[in-house]
Amino acid sequence: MTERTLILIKPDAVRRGLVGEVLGRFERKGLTLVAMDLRTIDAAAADRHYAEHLDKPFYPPLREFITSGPLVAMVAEGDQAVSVVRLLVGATDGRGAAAGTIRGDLSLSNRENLVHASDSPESAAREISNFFPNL
Ligand code: FUP
Repeated sequence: MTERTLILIKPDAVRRGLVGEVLGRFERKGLTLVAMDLRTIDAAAADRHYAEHLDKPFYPPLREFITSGPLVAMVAEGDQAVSVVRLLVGATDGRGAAAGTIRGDLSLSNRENLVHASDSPESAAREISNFFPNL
């Protein structure tokens, strides 16, 4: 079933020059790009995006990080895109993520883990409307 999912290539990936590497993995998988934008988000946008994490102890430094520089926000489309992209991205903590995944191959951090990807079709709908209200 064709789905859309929100992907953020986070500020650490932009700083490290890994946008092409990360984007290329999604393209080579066969996903279709529907929208893409380089932008720096403010604290209010971060709070909207991470609404379920606002009260977590790790949220203040996460907000600092996600607003620390430009990220690439994009919407990708394809068969079962939500779960397919999560598989490519790997587990949250880059130190434990499986080799072959983006985080497993390229991140050594639980916070600076290069990519966000929606975790369900319902989250995808909410997150896409936050980042791309005209889609
Ligand atoms: P994920 O869906 O894999 O991006 O992970 P979560 O939704 O659980 O967490 C969202 C983001 O919070 C992660 F990408 C990184 C950050 N985080 C931390 O900084 N510390 C933690 O202990 C857990 C998550």
